[in-house]
Amino acid sequence: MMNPISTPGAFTELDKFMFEAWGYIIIPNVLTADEVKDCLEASVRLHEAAGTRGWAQVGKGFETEPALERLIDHPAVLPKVRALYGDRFILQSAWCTKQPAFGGNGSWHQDGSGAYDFSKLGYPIPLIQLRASFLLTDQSVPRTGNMELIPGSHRSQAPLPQSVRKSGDDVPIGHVICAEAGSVLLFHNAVWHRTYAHDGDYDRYTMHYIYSPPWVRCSDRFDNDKAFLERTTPVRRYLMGQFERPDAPFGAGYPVELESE
Ligand SMILES: O=C(O)CCC(=O)C(=O)O
Repeated sequence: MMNPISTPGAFTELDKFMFEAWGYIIIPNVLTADEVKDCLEASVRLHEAAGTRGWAQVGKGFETEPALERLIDHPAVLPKVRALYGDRFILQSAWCTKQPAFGGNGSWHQDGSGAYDFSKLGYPIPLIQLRASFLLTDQSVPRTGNMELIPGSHRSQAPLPQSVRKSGDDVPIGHVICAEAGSVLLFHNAVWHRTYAHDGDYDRYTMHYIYSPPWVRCSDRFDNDKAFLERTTPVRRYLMGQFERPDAPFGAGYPVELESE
């Protein structure tokens, strides 16, 4: 099977080409076995505390779980996010997703806000939610709760047919992502995707970090936790959207005279 395999760190020209062509890249060997274990234990704690059942996602785990906080600005991933967005972006949300033991396929969808379909913004659908998905259980063979993506579908002017979305049928060009625990899948919000079936007798956890332009509203929190902001690092505070705008209260580009009036 062809795979858009990348390497941790810089966003290379080949990464850029693969990301443009397929809408995603896969970065193996990002977390060590010990880091995977810590993040997995943290994920289980989060879901237990939230009392989730079945397929579920829990947000802002970074506020209480240091192992998950460390992934916010992971050096294997952040340079790629920065290459795609420039210097100004935020962590729009962080979702810890559980695909339960013996879970079936999820529904096909593109990422975005339920309140506002990103396809209304124009074509091609812009990059608004760049998702870095840290795999915390082995997904190196199909039917282990993998992600399934349709390569290049972020550029399709035709939507995935409603009949396929309703039936949950397979699509001949669906790509079941096979990668080991500790790998990261980085993908564009407009790529059609779904959770793939999981035949294992254990719950599958994946930690998703979603990066957005700075004007997008966060979706896993209405406000940042003050105690978290105080104890975290400057870069992570920035990623929480806590930065000074030198041009406030006016947008950049207003005549300078306005500032002294
Ligand atoms: O973790 C997963 O299985 C998929 C999550 C997903 O597709 C989503 O949250 O949009």
